[in-house]
Amino acid sequence: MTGLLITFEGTEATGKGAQVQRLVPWLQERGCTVCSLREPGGTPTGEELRRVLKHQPDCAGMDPVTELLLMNASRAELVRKIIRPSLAHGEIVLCDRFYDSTCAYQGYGRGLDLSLVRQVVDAAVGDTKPDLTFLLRIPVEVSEERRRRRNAALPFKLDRFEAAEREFFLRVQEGYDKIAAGEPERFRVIDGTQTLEEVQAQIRQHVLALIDGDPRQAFNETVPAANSPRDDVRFSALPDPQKNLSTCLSNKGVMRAGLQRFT
Ligand code: ATM
Repeated sequence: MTGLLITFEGTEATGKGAQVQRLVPWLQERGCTVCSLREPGGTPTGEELRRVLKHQPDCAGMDPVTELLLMNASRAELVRKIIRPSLAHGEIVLCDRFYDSTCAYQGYGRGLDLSLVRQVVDAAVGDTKPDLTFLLRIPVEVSEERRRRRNAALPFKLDRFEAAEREFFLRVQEGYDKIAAGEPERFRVIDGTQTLEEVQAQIRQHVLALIDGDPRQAFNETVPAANSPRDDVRFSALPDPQKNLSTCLSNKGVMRAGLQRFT
């Protein structure tokens, strides 16, 4: 029995976490067993690496190659400890960021050699590849405005990535566009400036098409724009990575008929 790996990508404040959070109960209501994860992180080792990568002040000047290796150390752990066992149990694994983030941020954003990036990613993931990837796209000005509003309400400082300059995020965005254009069968590019509900409706449509194997949904659709604030409550219900892990592994449900093609 093989499950499905669905990943969510985009620059900062695109609303990925909020979309994953809305998708989980919807899938569960349909009898699917769902495992919701984030990168870097999702395991005890990964969450420690996340802290070093994002928040540890002493590590602010980390070399880009170190960053590449640490991101993929977290990923190697997540793939082996959580993603592969969950897929083997027939679960739907939702991952807020996966290896496309490394290509976009460390490859295009930091300017590391793309073949080096791919080699390191290959070592981390092997043949564990997403079945479907959503790229939530917002203009860099919208991302900045959402981050400004969000950070004004938070007690802590910007993390190491949020502190980067606009040019970095433009390179990341351009990288994502190239990656998505290179794999149109896997990517669905969605306008993240729409409301949370509009984005969620399109995500559900594509997920259903994947589950039911509907060929009409095989390619990207571009959709009209609207504004929506970031609602980053992804882990509010699962603040502890160990709890996340056990919830993920123990949360068994009944597979719906449409999933049988994956068993
Ligand atoms: P969020 O989970 O809040 O998106 O933060 C993770 C950060 O790590 C994100 N930063 N920004 N902006 C993107 C970055 N990142 C990488 O640079 N490479 C990776 O492979 C992954 C998974 C994340």
